[in-house]
Amino acid sequence: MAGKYRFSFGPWNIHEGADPFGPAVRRPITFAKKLKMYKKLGFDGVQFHDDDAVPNMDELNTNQIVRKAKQVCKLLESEGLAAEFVAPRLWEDPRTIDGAYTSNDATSRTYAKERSRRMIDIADALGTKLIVLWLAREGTYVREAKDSKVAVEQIVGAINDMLAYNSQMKIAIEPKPNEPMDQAYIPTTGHAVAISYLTDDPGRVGVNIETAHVILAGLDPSDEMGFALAYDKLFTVHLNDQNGLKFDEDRTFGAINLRRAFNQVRVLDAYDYGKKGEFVGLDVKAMRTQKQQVATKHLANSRTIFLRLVEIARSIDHKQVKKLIAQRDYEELDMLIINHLMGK
Ligand code: 3MF
Ligand code: MG
Repeated sequence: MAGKYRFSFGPWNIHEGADPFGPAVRRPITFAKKLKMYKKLGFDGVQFHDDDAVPNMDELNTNQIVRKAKQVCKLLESEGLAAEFVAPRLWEDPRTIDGAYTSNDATSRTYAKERSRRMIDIADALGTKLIVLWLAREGTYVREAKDSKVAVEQIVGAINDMLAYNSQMKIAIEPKPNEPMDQAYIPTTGHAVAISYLTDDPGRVGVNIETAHVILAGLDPSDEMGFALAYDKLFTVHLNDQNGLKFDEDRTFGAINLRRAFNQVRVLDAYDYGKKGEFVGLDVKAMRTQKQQVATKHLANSRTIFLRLVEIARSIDHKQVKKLIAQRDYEELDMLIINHLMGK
C-alpha cells in the first residue's frame, strides 16, 4: 500500500534560485542543515555529486577523500538517512570544457577517469553501491568537432574502467538529449540500454530515467520506464515535470501534466518498483520566485503527489479497464481514466 516507497533527492534540490540570467535570490543553506530537513520532508535517501560529499576533492589525496566521505557517512547515520547514489561532477572543472570521457584532449580524459575512481571511493565510503552518470558534456555543439563512433567507444571504455575498479558498483546512466550540449551522445533510455551491452558487465549497467529529460527528447516517460523495466535496468528514477520542449525545468512531479505523472506511477507500481531497494528519486527545483521560508515545498509536494497517484492507480476499476480494452473502446477508456483522475 501507499507508504512502502522510500524517497530521495540531492542537496542541489534545495537551492538559491540562480539561473543563467540572474543571481541567487535565496540564502544558501549548509549541507548539514539540509540533511536535517530530509526526514521532516518525508525523505530517507540522499543523492550525491561526489563533491557534495567531499568539497574540493581535486585538491585532496585519496586517503583524505575517503576520510572526509566517512565523516559524511556518520552524519547520514546520525540523521537516519542513507546515501542512494553518487554521481561524478564532470561538467565544472576547466578540464571538462570539451567533454570528460569524450574530450578531444587525452589529459582531460585521464582526469575524468581518475575523478571517476575517486567518486567510487566516495560511494564506497558512503555505503552505497549505486553510481549515476549524467554525461553532461559528452556531446557536441558542432558535429564535426568529434567522432560519434569514437565517442561511444570512449564512454564504454570509461564505464569499463569503473566496473573493473569496483566489482560491487552498479552504474545508472542518466540520459538527456541536450543542455548543456546541443546534442548529447546518450540522449535516451534506448541508447543507455544499448551501450550497457557494449560494456564488460551489462548486468551492472542500467539507467536513471528523468521525466524532464525524456520529455525534452520528445518521448513518453512511462513508456521509457517500461522499456527499462523490460530489460531489468531501471536502477533509479529522477521524477519531476517539464512544460514542453524548452530548458530543463525540473518542476514539481505531476505539476504540469498530471496524467503523464499518473502513467509513470502506474507503471512503477505495477512492476513493484522499489522492491529491490530502489528509491523514488526526485530531481526538482523550487521556482526562482519562491521565498526562502517556503523553498522546500516542491519536494514535499512531489512526494505527496506521487503517493496520491499510487492510490489513484490502485483504485481504478481494473475490471472495467480490461473490459474496455477487450471491446477496443479506447474513447471510453480515456474517459474512465480522466474521470478517475478528476475524482469522479
Ligand atoms: C541535469 C540533471 C542533474 C543530474 C545530477 C545527478 C543536476 O539535467 O538532471 O542534476 O541528475 O547531476 O547525476
Ligand atoms: Mg537529474
